[in-house]
Amino acid sequence: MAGTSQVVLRPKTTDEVSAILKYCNERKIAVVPQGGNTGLVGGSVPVFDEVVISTQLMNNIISLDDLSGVLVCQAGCVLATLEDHVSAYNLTMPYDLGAKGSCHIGGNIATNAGGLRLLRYGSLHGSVLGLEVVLANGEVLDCLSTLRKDNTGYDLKHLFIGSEGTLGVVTGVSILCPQKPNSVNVAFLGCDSFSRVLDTFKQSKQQLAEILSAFELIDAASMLTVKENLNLSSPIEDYPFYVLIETSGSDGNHDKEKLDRFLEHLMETGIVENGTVATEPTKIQNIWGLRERLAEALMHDGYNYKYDVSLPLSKFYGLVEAMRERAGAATIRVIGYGHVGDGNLHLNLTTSEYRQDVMDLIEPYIYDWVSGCHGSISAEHGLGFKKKDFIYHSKSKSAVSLMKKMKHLMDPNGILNPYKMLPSD
Ligand code: FAD
Ligand code: 2HG
Ligand code: ZN
Repeated sequence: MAGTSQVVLRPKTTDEVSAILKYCNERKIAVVPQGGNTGLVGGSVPVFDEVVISTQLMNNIISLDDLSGVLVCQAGCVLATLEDHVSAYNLTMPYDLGAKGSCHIGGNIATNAGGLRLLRYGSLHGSVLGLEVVLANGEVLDCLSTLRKDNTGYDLKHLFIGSEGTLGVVTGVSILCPQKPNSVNVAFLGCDSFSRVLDTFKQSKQQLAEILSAFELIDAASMLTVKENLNLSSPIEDYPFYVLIETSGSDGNHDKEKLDRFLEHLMETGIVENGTVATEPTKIQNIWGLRERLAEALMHDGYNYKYDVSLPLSKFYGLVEAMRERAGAATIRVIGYGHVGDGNLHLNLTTSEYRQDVMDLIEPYIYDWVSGCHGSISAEHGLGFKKKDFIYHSKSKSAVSLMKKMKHLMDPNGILNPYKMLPSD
């Protein structure tokens, strides 16, 4: 999504952010906070000439306690840079995304990014220990605690995690980094049906248990996308579904033994048809590339109709089949992949350019389908500009009404990322 603005400000310090917001609030000038600009719902894009406040120059790492694992940094640090930094201390960031080379930790917090290892480390609501946030009037809210336990009053930081820049500008972050695993293995498996994928998931939870760190799905149409558009190749022959399982732990022999036993069981019982295991970093990276580069591969088709939904696992792939039947003939492809271990489907349709007739086939049908299963119309990307008017498909009137009251209380002049997240009604 493209936007327009005449002003982009790149503050370096919290005081500078504070001065900018104070100035804008007094004059009722709308602003849009921007991190790495990798968001997929138009949240960081100026819609009507808002002032862009970019965190690009707020990229200082403030401290890292290698005993507790607590990292404190400015909001504009790039995720991959943070991963490199903490990994030198035998720690890892508690989340990982395909956009790690560009996205900022402040943007990750503002979107409550999920990603590839949520299954293992949980959501940012668990790992973020503290935040520093500049409020709409320029006041600095210091909640930058580094404590794991702190039950003194309302835990205000949670308000800003997933608030998409509508309640304040995140300037500082304190986050808990787990120990970096010594041993990482990746298995890439082929399944004949989606119900076999679910059997594999069940077995992986039982048999891999504490070493399971990712369980991702790629369907055959997704595999074809990376083959056709990025020239990547699959390490195994063609199947209707592929599962990427990652294990990480502290003892290579133990992990390998567990994984071998698990795979043997899957083959013997016919749950999976074929598979390969990678322990060597380049092979692991190549397999992860098939999954992580799907968003990039899709862009080669032209226009992407992007959906990111949470569904009960029993309904998970039914939505892809329903959309394929309804809109498949009008599109280049309809593909389903995602974080099946978290119940999060990424459903994408593509055409060479935007077509209203295709959009009419997709929306609101898709949102009605998801809400009919009590799912969420945005699992991890947020609502931003593109999806805000569908919020009622996943949230009650009373919940949205309270959100609006909170927004009004914290940003009475409505300068912080207007036109985003909350519906226009
Ligand atoms: P931006 O895009 O710049 O901004 C996103 C939102 O946050 C906007 O509403 C913006 O106003 C607000 N914001 C940004 N910085 C601040 C701040 N300091 N204070 C307050 N508000 C702020 N998302 C996932 O959840 N999981 C994935 O696995 C995943 N994979 C991706 C893979 C690719 C290839 C791409 C392109 C995107 C992916 N995303 C994923 C989406 C996106 O990367 C995430 O939403 C990411 O967290 C956005 O970070 P950003 O710094 O780019 O934020
Ligand atoms: C991913 O998991 C991202 O790859 C992007 O969340 C999903 O582009 C998408 O559909
Ligand atoms: Zn995702």
